[in-house]
Amino acid sequence: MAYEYVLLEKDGCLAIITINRPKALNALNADVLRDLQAAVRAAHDDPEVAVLIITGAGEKAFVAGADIAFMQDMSPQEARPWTRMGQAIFAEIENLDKPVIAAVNGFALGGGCELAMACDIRVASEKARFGQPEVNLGIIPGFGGTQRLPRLVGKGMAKRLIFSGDMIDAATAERIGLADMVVPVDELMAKTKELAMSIAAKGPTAIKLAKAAINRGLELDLAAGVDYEAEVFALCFATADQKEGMKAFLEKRKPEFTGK
Ligand code: DAK
Repeated sequence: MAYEYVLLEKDGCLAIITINRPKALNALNADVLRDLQAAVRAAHDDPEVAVLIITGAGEKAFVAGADIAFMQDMSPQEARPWTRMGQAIFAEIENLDKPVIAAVNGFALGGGCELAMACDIRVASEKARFGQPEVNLGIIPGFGGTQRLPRLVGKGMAKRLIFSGDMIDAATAERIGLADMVVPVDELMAKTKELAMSIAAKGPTAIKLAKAAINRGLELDLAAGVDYEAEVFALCFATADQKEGMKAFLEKRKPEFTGK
C-alpha cells in the first residue's frame, strides 16, 4: 500500500516505516500523522512482521517537529483535536503489541522527539540531535513530551530541556537515558536491524507480555507493578513458547518459537 508521506518497506520479519517529507525535515502535519497511523496499523496487522522500525527520510532529520506552518493560525478549538490526534497515534505506537524501534538519523525535535519517545527503544546516529524547543514558539510540548520525557530522564532533566528548549547531541541523549544506543551515521540502519533481528528471534508472546508489564508497571506503584508482573508471568505458562523455550534449553538446542 502506498502512502503520500510515509514509506512502508519489509525486510523479512522487519517493517521499516520512513517518514518521507524531507523538504520540511519530515515535520508532522495531519496528513503525515494519518499516513503514519495507517502504516503502523498495516505493519501491526501483517503476521510476518515481528518488529517495526521508524526512521526519517533524508540526511538531516528524523522528524523536526510538528509542522509550524500548519499550526500557526490554529484556534484553541483546532489545537485540541490536533494534539489529541498526535497523542492517540503515539499511544497506539507505545502500546502496540509488537516492539517499535526509532532509528534517529538526525533532528528529533518537538513532536519528533515525542515520536521517538513513544517508541520502545531509540537507536541514534552520532549526528542525531534531540530537543523539545516548543517554548521558543510560545507553546508547550503537545504530543506527550511533558509526560514521557520525565519518565525517561527524570523530572529535573526534563524541566531543564523543556524550559530551555536546548538541543542536545546524541552522546548527551545517551548519557541521560533518552537514547538507548548511539552508532556511527553510516551504520544506523544496519545496527538497528541487528537489534531488531535479535528481538525478532525471541518468542513474540514473551516480548509482547514484557512490553505490557514494563509499560503498565510504570503507571503503577511498585507493589501494584510487581502484582501485575506476577499475573503476566503466570500467563507465560499458558503459552507453547514457554514450553518450547524451556524444553529447548534442557535439550541444548535453539528454541523454535511460534508465538502461540
Ligand atoms: N515545521 C515546518 N517546517 C519545518 C520545521 C517544522 N517543525 N522544521 C523545519 N522546517 C522546514 C523549514 O521551514 C525549511 O523549509 P523551507 O524554508 O526550505 O521551505 C526546511 O524545513 C529546512 O529547514 P531549515 O532551513 O530551517 O534547516 P536548518 O538546517 O537551517 O535548521 C532546524 C534545522 C531543525 C534546526 C530548524 O529547521 C528548526 O529549528 N526547525 C524547527 C524545530 C522546532 O521548533 N520543532 C518543534 C516544532 S513544535 C500541540 C501539538 C503538537 C506540538 C505542540 C503542541 N498542541 C496542538 C497543543 C508539537 C510541537 C512541535 O513539535
